[in-house]
Amino acid sequence: EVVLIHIAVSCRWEEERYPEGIKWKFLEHKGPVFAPPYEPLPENVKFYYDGKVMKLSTKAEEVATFFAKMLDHEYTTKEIFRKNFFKDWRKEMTSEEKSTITNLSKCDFTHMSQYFKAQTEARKQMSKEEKQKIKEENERLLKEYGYCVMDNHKERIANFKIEPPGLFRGRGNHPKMGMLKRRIMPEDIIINCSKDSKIPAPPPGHKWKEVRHDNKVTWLVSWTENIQGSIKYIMLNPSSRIKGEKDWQKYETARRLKKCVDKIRNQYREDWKSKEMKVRQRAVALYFIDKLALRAGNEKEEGETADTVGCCSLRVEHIKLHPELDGQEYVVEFDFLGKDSIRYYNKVPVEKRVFKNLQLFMENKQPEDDLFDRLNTSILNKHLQDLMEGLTAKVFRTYNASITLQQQLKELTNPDDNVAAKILSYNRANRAVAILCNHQRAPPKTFEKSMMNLQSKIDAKKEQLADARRELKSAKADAKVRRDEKSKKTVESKKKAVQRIEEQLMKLEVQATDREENKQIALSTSKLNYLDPRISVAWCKKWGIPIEKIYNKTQREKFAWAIDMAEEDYEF
Ligand SMILES: *[C@@H]1O[C@H](CO)[C@@H](O)[C@H](O)[C@H]1NC(C)=O
Ligand SMILES: *[C@@H]1O[C@H](CO)[C@@H](O)[C@H](O)[C@H]1NC(C)=O
Ligand SMILES: *[C@@H]1O[C@H](CO)[C@@H](O)[C@H](O)[C@H]1NC(C)=O
Ligand SMILES: *[C@@H]1O[C@H](CO)[C@@H](O)[C@H](O)[C@H]1NC(C)=O
Ligand SMILES: CC(=O)N[C@H]1CO[C@H](CO)[C@@H](O)[C@@H]1O
Repeated sequence: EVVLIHIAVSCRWEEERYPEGIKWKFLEHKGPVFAPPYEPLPENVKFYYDGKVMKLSTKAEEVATFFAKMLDHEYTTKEIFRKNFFKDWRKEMTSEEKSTITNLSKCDFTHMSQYFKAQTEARKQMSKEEKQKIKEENERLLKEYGYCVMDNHKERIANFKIEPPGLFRGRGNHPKMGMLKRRIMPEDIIINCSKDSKIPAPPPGHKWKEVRHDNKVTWLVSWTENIQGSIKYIMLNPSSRIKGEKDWQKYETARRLKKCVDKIRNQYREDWKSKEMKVRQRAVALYFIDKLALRAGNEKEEGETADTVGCCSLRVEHIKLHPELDGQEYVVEFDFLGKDSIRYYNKVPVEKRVFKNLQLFMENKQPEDDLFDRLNTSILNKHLQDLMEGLTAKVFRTYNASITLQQQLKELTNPDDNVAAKILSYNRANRAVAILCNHQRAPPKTFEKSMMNLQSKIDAKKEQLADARRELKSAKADAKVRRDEKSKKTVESKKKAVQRIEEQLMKLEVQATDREENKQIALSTSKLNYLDPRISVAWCKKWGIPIEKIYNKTQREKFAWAIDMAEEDYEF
């Protein structure tokens, strides 16, 4: 029934500041690694316009190659994509090229495209030595640029390479898809490091845009990308000490909310009756944020490009009110595109007072009017700050996600289960949270195939079990006749074999259930961003589950601070 599902992974970097009190004294790094310069195509690779060979200028050729590389992709058939691309491509052309190339449908990129495919193929066929050489070069770059010194620690940098230029893709039907993502130059780059450090040198012949010394921001390098005008950052790896500290503070804030959430709830319930419309709207919005884990909405970006909304920017058309629906009273039906164009669809019974207020807010309005016309994100955020220091809509999500995980773990873990079944319970608890946070995904392309593989493994295991059982039966019969030590031993070992295979079978079956249930849910977003890792660590300790079963290597690095804390019974 749900049509529009995108993978819920955000790649947007937000301007993150360290919480009050966290700052560095010394920061030294080498700056970013730029994308390699453009290498013109060999003479024999041709571009054709209207059936005739045409030699392009270097700048126009570079942009043409971006399109050629995507030729097999559905994007290049989409009208918006083609229109945006052509407009930006023409800006890179010489005036002669501009006057000749006037119709994208007459451009033939197939030869270029074939050349790139052959290159990809050649890379796959590379010799061991060539691969080794590339690997060594990558390691050299990592060693030189991949680390910085912060105070007395050497820390890994998360993304020290700047993305190469190309065509913007965007999610969904992004109106800017196909536009040229410019090459980032040193002149675009702002460096942040300490005054007394060795300031990174720009590439020869170039200058940085600016060098700053701000020890409260989390980034080392920043620039503005040209498509959406958003600021991009190079930051430390999540495993770094300072990031860990920030992570820890986030969960501490959620714990503080736990202590005062009752008071906040009582307050907004009172406010539903307020004489002031503004206060009523604020109180209903807050109820949604608390109850549905909605986002507040972004003050800057929202609405600008893709038509996505948050709680404060909901419009009348995004909700439907049902006095009664499927046997429930006062149901609100939500349907809108949230962050990253992920559809939010939900039918929720709400309290009568909320329902009556919503009716009031919708009176005499058009579908495209704001539901909360007296409210905006900054007003709501300011109010949250007044309720509790450091409180944002996100803290409600973190709080609800973490407490839900804890409750679900308590409910679902069966002490008598083996390790595999306990991990299934953990994943189910994690899934409950992911559903709550609306972290859907499209089923992976390989899903059916991998399920079939698993199923054939299960079938094979079942046959193996039947064989083993038969062997056990005949060994028992044999032992009855012979009544000697040797045949008794055979029976024992056959029994063990049956048990072992039974366990293996169960493990596979648990895996299959887990995978099936996981089909449309992305667990990692909540796992990485909303679940207090100390809960998971405590759960593992309590039931003797190795932490590796819950967190992979990168996750263990990120949550090193929590794993080190080693609390037996963590009360969130
Ligand atoms: C562009 O070229 C295509 C293919 O030759 C042709 O069908 C189309 O009519 C042309 N469009 C314009 C605006 O000339
Ligand atoms: C968390 O969110 C769910 C879903 O809206 C809600 O039913 C539940 O009461 C919330 N739990 C807490 C403790 O806030
Ligand atoms: C939000 O509303 C307040 C008060 O009406 C106004 O001062 C402020 O500029 C608004 N902020 C935004 C981002 O629209
Ligand atoms: C660990 O899981 C994350 C998803 O949360 C994935 O992106 C990452 O590649 C995994 N790392 C390893 C080392 O398997
Ligand atoms: C964006 C920003 O906060 N820039 C800071 C960079 O560092 C200088 C010197 O410490 C500050 O004055 C700026 O405010």
